[in-house]
Amino acid sequence: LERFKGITVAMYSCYDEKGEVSKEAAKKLARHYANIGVNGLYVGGSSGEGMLQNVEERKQTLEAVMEEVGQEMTIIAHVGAPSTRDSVELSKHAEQVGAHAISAVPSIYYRLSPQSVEHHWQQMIDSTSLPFIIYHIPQTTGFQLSKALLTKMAAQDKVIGVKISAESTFELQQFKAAGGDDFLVFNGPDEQYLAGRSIGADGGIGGTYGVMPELFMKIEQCYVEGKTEEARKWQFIVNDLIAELLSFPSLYGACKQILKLRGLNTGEARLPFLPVPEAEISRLEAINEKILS
Ligand code: HMN
Repeated sequence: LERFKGITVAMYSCYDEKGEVSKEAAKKLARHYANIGVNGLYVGGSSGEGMLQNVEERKQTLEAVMEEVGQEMTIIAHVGAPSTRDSVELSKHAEQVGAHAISAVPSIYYRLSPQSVEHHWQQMIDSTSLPFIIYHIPQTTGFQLSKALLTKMAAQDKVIGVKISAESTFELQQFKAAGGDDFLVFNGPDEQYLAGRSIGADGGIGGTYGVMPELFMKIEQCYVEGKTEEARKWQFIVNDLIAELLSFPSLYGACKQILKLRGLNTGEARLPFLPVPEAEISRLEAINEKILS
């Protein structure tokens, strides 16, 4: 389980200038994170626009990442899709290409019973021998994962953890306690990385890590070394940056544009996510300068 701890970047989507998935761009981006010393990548999640891509595109993206950094980094494949059928297909593919774990949100759009969500996840779990990480993000899926269902899922050896993007650190702590000693909890809200760690998270998976991995690695390092004040200082710097990034029409569009400014072109975010308006590029350049300084 050690390999899953620390900083895992929720990787952004990678497209060419026509908006098609670009394996080349994905490899370049994955290589960039490997060189920085990031622990792992979460592929095809929210930041990766997995829900806006078809099964084939998601497979191609994961393949590119595995080919480039699969031997060096811990790769978690997000395989959740609205249909169980697609989710299972993606799960099997993730195992074939050597991903280290699979992870999934509940099926989205329909209001589902806990039994349906449980069965949806179980089909993925049973389709491979890979570890499974529940992805709990109720503000986008609408599904409230109960402690009872979490406890039931966590009792299976293959279910190694939960990524919790809900904003409540209380829930995070309660899920950690419910899961038991060998159950990992990943902090989701990047603004609360330190808070999440302090209350029991084993590490984090986040989208904004992608534009400032070094800063999150600093928070982590300070936390581990018991330098609380310094950890807070870095978290506050990060939070001011996140607040600015959140003021753009889409967070993903802004983050991808920052990568572009650094020579890492991953294309525009896919619509409905809006790109950064032309008139705001200079504001983004200033944010980029702040991150790099
Ligand atoms: C992913 O799956 O891409 C992310 O890890 C999800 C992650 O928890 C993000 N949450 C949401 O998008 C709701 C955060 O990284 C978030 O973008 C960040 O905290 C800024 O609010």
